[in-house]
Amino acid sequence: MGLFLLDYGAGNVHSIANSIKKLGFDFQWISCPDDFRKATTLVFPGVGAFETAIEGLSSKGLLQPLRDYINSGKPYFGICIGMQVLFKSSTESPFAHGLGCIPAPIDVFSNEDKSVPHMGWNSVEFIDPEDKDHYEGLETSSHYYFVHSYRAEYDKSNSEAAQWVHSTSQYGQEVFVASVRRGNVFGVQFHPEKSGLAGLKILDTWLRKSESAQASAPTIVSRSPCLPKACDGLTKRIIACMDVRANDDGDLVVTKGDQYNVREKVLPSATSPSNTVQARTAGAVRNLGKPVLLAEQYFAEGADELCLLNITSFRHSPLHDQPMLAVVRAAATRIFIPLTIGGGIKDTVDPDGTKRPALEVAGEYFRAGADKVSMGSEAVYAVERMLERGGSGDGTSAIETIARVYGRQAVVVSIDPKRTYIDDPSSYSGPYKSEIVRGKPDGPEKDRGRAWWYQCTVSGGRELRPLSVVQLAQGVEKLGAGEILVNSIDRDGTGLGFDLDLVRLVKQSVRIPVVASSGAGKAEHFTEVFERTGVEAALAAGIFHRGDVKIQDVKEALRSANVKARS
Ligand code: 1PR
Repeated sequence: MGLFLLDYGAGNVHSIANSIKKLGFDFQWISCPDDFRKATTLVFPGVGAFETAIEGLSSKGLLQPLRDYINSGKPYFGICIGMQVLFKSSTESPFAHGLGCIPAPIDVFSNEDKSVPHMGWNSVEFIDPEDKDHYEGLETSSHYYFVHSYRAEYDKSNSEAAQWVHSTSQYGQEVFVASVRRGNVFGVQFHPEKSGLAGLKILDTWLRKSESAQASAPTIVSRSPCLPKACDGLTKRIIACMDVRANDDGDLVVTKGDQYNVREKVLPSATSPSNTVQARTAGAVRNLGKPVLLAEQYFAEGADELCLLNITSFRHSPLHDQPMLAVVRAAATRIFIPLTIGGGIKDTVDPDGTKRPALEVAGEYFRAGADKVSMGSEAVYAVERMLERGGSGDGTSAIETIARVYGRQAVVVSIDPKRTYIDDPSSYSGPYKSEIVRGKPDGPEKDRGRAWWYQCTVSGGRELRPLSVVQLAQGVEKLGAGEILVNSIDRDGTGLGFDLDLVRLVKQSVRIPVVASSGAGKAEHFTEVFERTGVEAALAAGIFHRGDVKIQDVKEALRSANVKARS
């Protein structure tokens, strides 16, 4: 089989390559127009933005050969943008035309009733449930990983386009096309390469079918009413996070701090003065395991996503941090769920003076196997600059440049807020008046009963900045971030539960998905944060690393509280 993969030059196409290798198939990359002639089977794993994909194909002279390949009747499997390019057009890029095989437009999801992008594990329904020979490995009992802001609406009145629709999915009250199938063409909006074993099964089924069988799918008969149900099938995501840094021997380890202090506490000896700073910093870096082994373990245990944060990278150039890139590469070959990489994504300068834009740093992580990159400090500075300019971006920030090329769904901002206490909230007239949380009975003894607001920090919580968490969240959404990860320095590692006031404040301020982080101490804390704040995902580190709570314990607690969770 002449299996070829198409890469138009952007996005993380390595995930699909890793999945296909894992399934035991050999493949080659399309590197020039001539390669289309050699291909007998083609997979186009498009990620990123529609326009970037069309422009990337055009500038490499690949657009017309792709059209000719599809028209030749040879098997084609398009993923995400690889499916969307089959349509006529996309409102994402009014001036870029799709291939037009399917006479319908791609349009944006409404964010009136839900967060956009649609990010997470959702279910599908077949248009013709009776045609079991052409399920193509999909199952209505499984969930698949979607990440997109644009979708093809399922429109039964467009009979020509409707003949292509193989399955649909529902987000909010919108029913959209989850997969298309006709003749030699198969396309899916979700990412099979990121959908765990259920996704690998789809790739395997399609790649193992004989080429003639792939090319002979009959025209689909619509038997399903495809009306929106009372609620969609999107599940809440459970994310395991690994903070990675070099220990004192120079090995990369997964570590975990209490309120961001990752060193073992060493009690002062009887002879040494009682010095808190000395006691907190004197111990070794806590070592909770090897990053790749833990990543594999969490994948096997049913985590919905993984996050690797390089927590010392703000001191070094990530492009020189080859061990971290090696960790990402190794993890990406073994896990088939989304992987976010953070730490040090910013404009940097090499020791020899070479400038490395954040886009290049992010590109290095994407090529190593990351699906999303997460930014901390750089996002704070970008919003500060934006506010100084009067509230609009100038196109140069890392968030904007990365989102433009890889799509906003690939850009996460990880925020590290800290409570700043104030004595007399009634006389406070500062800019954060509407964000003040009044006297809750938690926090350190000395601050009990005091009011606070949430202040942003940079450099792993070492430096406070004159910016509130709401300003930051709304600022990064405006600049083009696709998701916000809300840490809490006050709750990190405490096991006291998520800071619900903080998480709710951020969730209510934006229309992009929000991940709650910091403080989970038991499975019920996850149920609580989903029910009381409406966030899309929740993340934990310490309880999973120590084995106090298993990911399946969390899923079970969610299901028994009627919160949707992927099995
Ligand atoms: O500023 O872009 O280089 O990014 C640095 C990244 O590293 C940020 O995302 C920042 O949150 C993270 N980071 C920096 N220093 C530390 C540290 O611990 N000393 N880790 C750190 C932050 C917080 C969470 C943690 C949750 C859950 N880690 O990611 O995993 O709090 O923990 P829990 O469940 O045990 O409570 P840049």
